[in-house]
Amino acid sequence: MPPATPRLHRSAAPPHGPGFRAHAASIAAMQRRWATRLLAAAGLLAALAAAAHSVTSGALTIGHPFARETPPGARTGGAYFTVVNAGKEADTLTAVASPAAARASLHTMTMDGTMMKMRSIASLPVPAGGTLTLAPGGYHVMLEDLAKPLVKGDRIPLRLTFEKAGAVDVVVNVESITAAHPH
Ligand SMILES: [Cu+2]
Repeated sequence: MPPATPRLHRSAAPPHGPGFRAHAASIAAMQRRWATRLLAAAGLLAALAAAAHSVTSGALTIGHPFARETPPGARTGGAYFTVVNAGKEADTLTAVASPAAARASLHTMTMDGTMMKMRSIASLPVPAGGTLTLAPGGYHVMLEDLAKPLVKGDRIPLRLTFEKAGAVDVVVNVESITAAHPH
């Protein structure tokens, strides 16, 4: 009488049979496709972030922080950005700091006859529902005693401290010496 085992063997085999391997392979392929898609999406987001180049913290959005490149040997530079306050409470920019310069401070620029005069100011208001703009010819972050000249394409960290929103870290894009305004 033949043993009754063959059938049992066959029914016990499938979990690790060819069908399972095929299934595992298709899952791996699917994971690879998703990984590729996620990478593509991440790349797109990074590109969009670079283009939009803004940082949002609470009600505040810091738009397009940039600096102008400096001539070789220059010890000072200026940084500019917008702060849009979508909230119902006013805030105040009270401090700035960057590892790219020994000192960073808020400056205003005014015309005294034909002379442009800069002076430091303690703080700048960000009105509720309004925008604070730092731009060449006006308010700016004065970077003094630069660690090295600012070169177009450089990206330098800048920490903004607000009375209510606290510290917000942004990355300043160094642009051409004629870069005019946040965009
Ligand atoms: Cu200045």
